[in-house]
Formats: sequence, structure tokens, C-alpha cells
Amino acid sequence: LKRHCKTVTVINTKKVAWFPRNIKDLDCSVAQTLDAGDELESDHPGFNDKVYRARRDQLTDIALKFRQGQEIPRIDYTPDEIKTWGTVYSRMQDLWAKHACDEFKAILPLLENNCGYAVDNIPQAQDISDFLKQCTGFTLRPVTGLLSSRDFLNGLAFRVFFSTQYLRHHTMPLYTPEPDICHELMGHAPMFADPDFADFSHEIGLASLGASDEEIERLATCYWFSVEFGVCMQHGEKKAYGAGLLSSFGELEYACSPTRPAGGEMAFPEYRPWDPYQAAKQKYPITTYQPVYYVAESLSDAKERMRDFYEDMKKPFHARYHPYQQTISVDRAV
Ligand code: TIH
Ligand code: FE2
Repeated sequence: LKRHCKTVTVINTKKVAWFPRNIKDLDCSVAQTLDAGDELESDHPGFNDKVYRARRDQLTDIALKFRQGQEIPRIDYTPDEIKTWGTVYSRMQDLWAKHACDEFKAILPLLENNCGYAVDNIPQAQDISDFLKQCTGFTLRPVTGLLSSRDFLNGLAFRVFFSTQYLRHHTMPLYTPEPDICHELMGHAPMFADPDFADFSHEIGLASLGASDEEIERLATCYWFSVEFGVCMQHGEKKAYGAGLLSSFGELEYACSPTRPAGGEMAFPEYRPWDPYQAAKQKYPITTYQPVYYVAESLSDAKERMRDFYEDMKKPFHARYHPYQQTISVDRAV
């Protein structure tokens, strides 16, 4: 698969980075980064846990074999995995009620009724993918672990969300620095059922096609401060719409709770108004709670500002997605 992918493509006489034109090309994107995620670092809580590592390898293998268009294999989760999921799911309930945005709270019951979301059940990716497809055209695709920002964002242009299938280690349920199924299904999936949010994500994806490395970096940073860690104002309070907050009971409380626990060693986070031009330049940690959150006036405000940002990007073409064919066409010479 790797061999078929060229690294550049020429559009309007300009050389731009290769990008997928057909949803099937995502097999190529994934092939470029297949080695990501199959080795655990020595500081990973599961590093010395043989059973955990063997299970990770098994799930990695399933993701490696997946090709666009196939049914996502159903996974027989073990009682221990279901317990870890349940720990997170039950702890999140109260926090979602307090700190999740309205869009998230509206979708969750639908996922419980249609896709098997429950304390004692890990939903199957295919069921969620089918559900999301009906809501907004988004689908899930299994991955082994982290992709490059470019490949990951390019997937969004096809309304495809790359999703891991393994679980965080049971010793660290409240926060994990790497995405896992709790993060994908509790944090991301509900938001992709919302039309505004789906458009927002799709547009970041379209902007990423053929973008320069610097532009990808800026878009990925905006993605981080919105899709992952975005906060918006609702009913005069800060509510989370970012998946990294919605799947971490440690960080959700930290980001949205207006009072600090006495003697808590975590510093109070800084809040800034959502401005993609500023956010794009902001450095961020990936293994600890965020020191800075960007707060949008609403989800549609987040989307509008993001749109202004990428309309300013200097790309020699405009990419358009055709949902029936699941292809990208290129128009508007600039
Ligand atoms: N920190 C999140 C969690 O514990 O659920 C997971 C991630 C968010 C962003 C990247 S990984
Ligand atoms: Fe994520």
C-alpha cells in the first residue's frame, strides 16, 4: 500500500503534499504510519503487564488488517476491560450532568438506546459508526494508535474518524495521555452526532488536504484546543465540548469546575476566548492536564471563527467533498 502513495501532487502548477482523493485512499494514509502504537513506552502503566500487552497486540492486529469499506470487527471485551470502561462511565455520569455541553447531553441517551452505551457494556465501533452515519455522515475507522497529524486530519475530510479500540490500563482510569476506546466513544463519538460539530470537524479536515507542514501544525493545534479540549459558554457557565475533557473525569472537573479543591496541587487553568489565530500558536502538553483552555461563545461561534481562519490559508486550490461518491475534487484556482 505504501508504494502507491506519492508524497507530492501538482495542482494549479504548485506542488502540494499528497492527499487522499477517494475514501479508499485512507488505507494508504494508515499504511504510512502503521508502526505507530504497537510498542509501549517504559513509563506506560501497562509496560510490565504481560496480559495487557498481549491484548494490545491482538487489537493492533485487528486494526492493521482493516480496509476501508469493511465492517469493523466486533471485539469480545474481557470482564476486566468492561470493568475499566464501567469505572470511567459511571464516574463520568455526574460530571457530564454538570459540565458537558447541551449537545453532548442530548446525544448520550440516544447512544444508550441505540448503540449499547452502558456501565456494563463497551459499545461496538460498527454500531456507533452506523448510528453516526445516519446522524451526520461520520463513520469510525479502527487504528492502531496515533497517526501523523496530517493523516489524522485528512481522514476528517471524508467524515472518517480514526478510532482506537484498546482500553486504558486499569490502574489509570481517570486520565490517560493516549487515546483509548473510553476517550473515543465517550469523548468523541457523541459530539460527531451533532451536525454543527460534524461540519466543524469536516472543515478542518478539508483545510488539511495538501496543506504545508506548517499549516498542518497550526490546524492540528486548533484541533487540539477545540475538538479535544474545547470549552464553550452555555447558560452563563463553562461547558466542555472537547473529547479530551469529556472522557477524563480528572480533567473535566479541573477544566470546568469554578472552585478549586482546597490544597489541590493543580494550578488554576487559564481561560482565553476562542481565537484560532492565537490558539494555533499556543504550545501545549500532551501528558498532563492543559494549562490553557480556549472558550468559545457557542459551538457555532467556534465553527465560524475556525472558518475565517482557514479561509485565510494560502492554498492553491479549494477542496470539496462529494458525499455520494466519497471523493474529493479540487476546484477554484487561486
Ligand atoms: N486524556 C484523555 C483521557 O484521559 O480520556 C485522552 C486523550 C485526550 C487527548 C489526547 S488523548
Ligand atoms: Fe481524541
